[in-house]
Amino acid sequence: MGQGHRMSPSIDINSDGVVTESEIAASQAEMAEDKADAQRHMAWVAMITMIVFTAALFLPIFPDGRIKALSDLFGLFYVGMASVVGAYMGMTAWMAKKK
Ligand SMILES: [Ca+2]
Repeated sequence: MGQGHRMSPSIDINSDGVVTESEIAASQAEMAEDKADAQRHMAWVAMITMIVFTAALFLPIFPDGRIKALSDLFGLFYVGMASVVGAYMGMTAWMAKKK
């Protein structure tokens, strides 16, 4: 190895038409970072949605009757959101341990 081989030009950082090992490694690191960013963003959105939703339920715009009727659905909503946050935290902890 070390000769490099031709691949998609976006990976070719110095645009010499050859993709070296270090350029592949750099692009993979960048992809992993993008993925981690997306997952972190998703966990934050889920957490904020849960907080905003809970706060909204206490506003007088939701009648008690409707909240009672939808309580089963709310349960599913909380479990879903919490599992997104939990999965992210678990995965982050696991990744940190793996290093
Ligand atoms: Ca190159």
